[in-house]
Amino acid sequence: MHHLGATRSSLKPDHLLQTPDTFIRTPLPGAENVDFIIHAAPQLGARFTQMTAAFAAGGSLGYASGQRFLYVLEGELELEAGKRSHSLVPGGFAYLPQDAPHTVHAKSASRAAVIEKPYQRQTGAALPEIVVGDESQIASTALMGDEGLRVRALMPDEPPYDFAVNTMTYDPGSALSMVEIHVMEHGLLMLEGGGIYRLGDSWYPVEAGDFIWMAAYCPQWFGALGKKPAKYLIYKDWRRHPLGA
Ligand code: UGY
Ligand code: MN
Repeated sequence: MHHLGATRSSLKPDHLLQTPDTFIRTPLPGAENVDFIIHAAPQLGARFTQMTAAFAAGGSLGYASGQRFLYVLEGELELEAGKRSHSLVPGGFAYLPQDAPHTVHAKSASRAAVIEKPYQRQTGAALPEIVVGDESQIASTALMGDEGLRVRALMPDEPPYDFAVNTMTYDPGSALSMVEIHVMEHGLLMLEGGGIYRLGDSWYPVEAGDFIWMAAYCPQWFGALGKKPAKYLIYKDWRRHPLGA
């Protein structure tokens, strides 16, 4: 299949829109029977990696490069960590601190978003702990009081943790109330629905399956279009001084 060189994907110095027609799969050391689509990496300018891992039944992840966050998109993963075993199904997620021993096996063909980041310790703060949860059990908050835009925070918002991962659900017609420009960078996976994403000085139609990387200070805005809610999973670095102190 070819598209005569056309794609919605776009790479600019401060953002990447990567649509599924441009995804290339790669193996990674330590993982068995898993293909990775590496969406964001230092080679792009990101200070974290974000991948989609496509597991064959029985496939397993290898070691993590830094902290690891998993969000299951499809199938069932078995996580062993902290002397406990957890079954993760779609909407299930887990955070493993840097160097926390763990294994991840796919019980059936599965897909998961995998985010990894070198840990930035905060002087005086306790070390982070393993977190395992299910998005459906997390209460949502209305962003800036807008009930049409609901945020679920999957990571604890506490000093030991140096990044956040949220889901954001927009009713059709809902939008961010402002163009954001901020020091944090983002990795974003569209999970459901679609709309228009402003990135820098460009406006893009986006839909479920698309990935977006936004560099620090990339102007950003989203408005949901269509008949059903739009939902995305969004990473940001969080709670650390920009000078690294
Ligand atoms: O948390 C955020 O910065 C979020 N509101 N950004 C975004 O949705 N592009
Ligand atoms: Mn933002």
